[in-house]
Amino acid sequence: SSDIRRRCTLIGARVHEGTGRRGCDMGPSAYRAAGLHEALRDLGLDIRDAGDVPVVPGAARAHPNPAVHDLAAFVAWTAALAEIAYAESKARIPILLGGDHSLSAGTLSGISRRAEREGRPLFVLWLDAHADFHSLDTTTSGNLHGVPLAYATGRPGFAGYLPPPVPIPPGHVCLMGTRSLDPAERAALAGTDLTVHDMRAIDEHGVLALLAPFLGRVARENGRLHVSLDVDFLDPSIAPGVGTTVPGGATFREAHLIMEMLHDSGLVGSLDLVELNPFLDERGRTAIVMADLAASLMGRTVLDRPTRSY
Ligand code: B3U
Ligand code: MN
Ligand code: MN
Repeated sequence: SSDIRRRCTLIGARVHEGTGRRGCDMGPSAYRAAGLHEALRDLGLDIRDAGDVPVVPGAARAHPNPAVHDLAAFVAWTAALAEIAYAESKARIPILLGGDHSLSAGTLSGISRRAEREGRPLFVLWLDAHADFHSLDTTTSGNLHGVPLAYATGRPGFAGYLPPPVPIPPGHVCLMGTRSLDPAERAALAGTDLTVHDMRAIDEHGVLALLAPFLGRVARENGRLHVSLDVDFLDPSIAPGVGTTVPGGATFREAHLIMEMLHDSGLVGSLDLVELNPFLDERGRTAIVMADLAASLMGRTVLDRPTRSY
């Protein structure tokens, strides 16, 4: 098919150094065991499986903030994933199978470069309990899954460690499901025009009313949309397989409606599935829920309805 939306590439990113606990490196295997590939194939999509990206971190890198750990791994993963995301996004939808959320620093760099090359604005939907808006200087945990959005939007504090990305305007980023922010992130967010739909907003308005205007804007501006889905966006009762469970997350129905709206919009050009930790999962149920949501985003529907436009 000539429709880019019908072609995707699965890319395994076994990065785990951005968290405080081991297990995310098993994420890509768990998605494959959960049948993600087959579910997408059954939708009639043209699928390429790029396998797992081989990344070997270089020599350890120090940082003035003593909390920061595994900076060399972060640098190596960001460079490798930026390359493959840029290449695969030319004519297909790259689907990154994480791996922890630090991988999005790489995906976003690659996609941002692609969007610039296409002359289209890049928009980002960040589905996460957290904002991942720390810089290397402000993180107190030192876990670099807390920094990718700050890096990709060009916040200062990364120079000398990582190449500067084509920065994504903060006004093009929409967070949904937010319910855990550190003080430094709260302060940094307050100085931007980034949209934050926290859990309270979801409770008060519902996901449809919040997401539709954002999708409408992406469509009007002929934008390219990147979706980053962190397992902890979901409530831990349906998605326990994650290192940072935060109570009060999205229900299956809320998450599923978002995926259906994203599919209907036809705007999604790239997807990250991040933070799945199979070591903490219960009989694969988190991997299955995430695979299910990805299939709905890529086109699985119960009834064929006329496509809505946003
Ligand atoms: N903001 C905290 C917590 C956190 C961010 N992302 C996750 N946890 N998964 C930090 O460590 O930066
Ligand atoms: Mn995250
Ligand atoms: Mn999170």
